[in-house]
Order: sequence, then structure tokens, then C-alpha cells
Amino acid sequence: MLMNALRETDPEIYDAIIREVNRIEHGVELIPSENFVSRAVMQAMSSVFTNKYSEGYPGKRYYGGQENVDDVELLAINRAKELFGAEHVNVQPYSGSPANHAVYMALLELGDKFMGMDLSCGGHLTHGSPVNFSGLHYKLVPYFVDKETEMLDMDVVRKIAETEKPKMIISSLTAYPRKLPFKEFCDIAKDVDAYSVADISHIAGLIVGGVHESPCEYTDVTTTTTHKSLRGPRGAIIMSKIEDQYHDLYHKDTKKNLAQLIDSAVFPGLQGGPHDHVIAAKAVAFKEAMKPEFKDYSKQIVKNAKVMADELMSLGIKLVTNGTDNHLMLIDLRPSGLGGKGKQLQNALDKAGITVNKNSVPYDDASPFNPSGLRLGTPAVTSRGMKESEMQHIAQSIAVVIKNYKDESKLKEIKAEISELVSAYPIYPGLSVLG
Ligand code: DSN
Repeated sequence: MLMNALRETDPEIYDAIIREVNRIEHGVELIPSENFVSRAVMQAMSSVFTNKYSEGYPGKRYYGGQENVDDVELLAINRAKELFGAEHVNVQPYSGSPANHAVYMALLELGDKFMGMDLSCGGHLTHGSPVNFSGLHYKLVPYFVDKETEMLDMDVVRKIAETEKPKMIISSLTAYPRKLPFKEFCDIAKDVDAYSVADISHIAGLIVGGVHESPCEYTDVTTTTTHKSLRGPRGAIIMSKIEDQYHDLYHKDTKKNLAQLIDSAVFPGLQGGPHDHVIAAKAVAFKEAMKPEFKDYSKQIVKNAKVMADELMSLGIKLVTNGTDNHLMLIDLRPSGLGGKGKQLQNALDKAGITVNKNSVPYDDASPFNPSGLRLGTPAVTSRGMKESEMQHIAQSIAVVIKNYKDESKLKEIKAEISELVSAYPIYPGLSVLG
């Protein structure tokens, strides 16, 4: 990917990009919501489609010159339908939060009650946090993980739903290292006459690869970002059934089916012109995810996570739920006497070339700005081609950093070792030296 024009026009931004390329090439990226897209995805994102305005949907736009945009959006929609087995897909959401916002607008009235997983137990900001639109405009009834097992107890989720009678139940995770029982969530929603919504942003790539159950067969609505384990551009999509089979009582006045409700919530309800360059890149990512190699990739993500988890635990590090079934792990620093030190540990790992994020653990007394956990995952390192032995090496390095987080020379030593380890797995060969 040549960047001569950028270098000439804006050397400061050019330099920052090159520095970022060097950072990712020489370090280990373990933030579980990040990944490395292909050059094809990046090329689609930096294409002339960034110039176009195309409010509306294929065949029904408000501006001229749409023949190529329509082709791109239809390709993205049809590929997503095939990939996830979805009846209806909207590929226009700018990102995960707007996608979820559109779903609330489509399904609920302001002030309506819904159920979502508590943020500190591994939920998401848009699932009812009091500082987010979802908690400000709607009424959250949270469900929590069990204090002992740190896992979801679906009998408790059912009891809450039966007592509270929410209009919508969201199943999702951002820091829960176990599988989500989508069928059970949907059965509960159906039994209490609530909409079932799944936000599969973190695990979409695992679902496509067949290593996690898909909710699309059962749920009314499924949202996902496209840039996490799915390895596409920043953005999101909303998938849904076409007809609302169970809840016409909630919107009998609109005469719209579920698909139409979602589409009109995205545009004109919430968004303006879609980002056509990103929709093009989503289409490319969906095509890549249909390849058999993507299944191997997803399987390896989970294998790598298990090996890393086992190695960390064998080195005396406590993981929330004592392991993982998916792509992520949550280190609980409290048993190591480091409760409330998540920020210091994240900084120490940065210095050692290992990127993670500080995160609350279930029932954490510490503040979210300096919580007691570290969240890590394997989608990005697996994209580089790393396997089990590298996961063991990285886990050992993490353990050394945790024990020596104040020792600057030890952190330097680990950084050099990490740089050596990753040098065999270039991400974008040649990118840092091209002009
Ligand atoms: N910020 C994302 C994550 O890191 O999980 C969720 O939106």
C-alpha cells in the first residue's frame, strides 16, 4: 500500500501511521476486541466510495449516481445473510453503539424495561449503563454472574425475567470468558413475551467458524460489530427476522414488519449517509470469512486462548471462571494482592510490548479507572499465525511482568524477547518501509 501522497501532504500524520505500524509489528496485541484486517479490507476502506452520499437503501436513495453503491451494499447484505443464515441484514450502522441504539429505537418506547448483563459482570455500555443512552432512556433490569462460579445461572435469569416482564432481553458479552446459551435466552424471552436480542460483536468470528453456537436461528434481532473476531473494518450490522412472529402487540400501529422497523430506525431514525467505503470493506471481510481458512482461524483462536489460559493458571494467576471457552480471558489480580492495580499492570505490560486492557472483574470493589482485572484475548495474535507454543511464551512473559511490574529493566528485557518472538510473524510485510 503506497502512501507517497500522504507523506508529502501531511508528514505528521504519515509519521504517526508508520510509528503505529512499528508498534503493532514489534508488540503483542491481546486486546480481545481488536484484530488485523487484510490489505484487501484496508484498500476497500481507502477507496473512492469515501466520497459518496447515498441516504436510503439500494434502489431507494435520495441522491443520484448510486449504481455502484447499490451493487456494493447488495453484495454486503447478501454475503452477510449467507454467512450468518440471517433473513434480513442492515449493513449501514456506523459501529456497535449506533447499531444497538437503532435496535432500542425499533423495539422499545422510551422508558421501557429491558434486561441486559451488568457491565461489571462482562456486559456492555450500551446494555443499560447509567451513563449511556441505554440506561438514560430505558430502564435496565440487570442480570449478574453467580458470585461463586462467576458464570451465568440461567435459572436466575429466568426468574428475573418472569418477575420483571421486560420488553427485551439482550444476551451479549465483552468480558465474559464463557459461551452464551443463546437458545435458552431466546426461550426465556419467548416465554415472557419479550424481544430476544443478541449482540455477538466479540464472538461473530467464532460463530462463523462454527466454534460457538449462533443465535441467528432463534433471536428476533442480532447485532454485531465487524471489526473484532470477524476481522473486518470498523463498523456494525444488524440481522433480524423479517416478520415479528411473537410481539405484534408492541407495534401494531406502525404496520411495519421487524425488518422495516430496524431499517427505518437506522435511517432516517438515527443515521444519515451510510459510510459506503466501510460497507465495501465489510463486503470484502464477509467474502474472506466464507473461506474454509477462516474456520481454521476461528478454531485456532479458541485453542490459543485455552493454552494461554492454562499456562497463566499453571503460573499461579487467577482467571475469572478459572478458564475460558471463547477467545478471551479475564485475569483477577486480587488473589495476587494486586486488587485495584489494573492500570499499573496495563502500563507495565505496555512497556514490555504486550497490549491488554484493564477491566473490572465481577463484584470488583475497585474503581473502573483502576480496576482489579486485565482482559486479554487471542484473535489478533492468531491472525499473525501464532500457535500454542507462542501462547505459552506470551503467558510466561505476562506472569513475569505481573511479578515485576515496578522493575523497569525487567520490563525492557521482556520487551526485547517479545520483539524477537513476533519478528517471525509480520502483519503487513513491507508497510513500514514503503514510501
Ligand atoms: N470497546 C469494545 C470492547 O473492547 O469490548 C466493546 O464495544
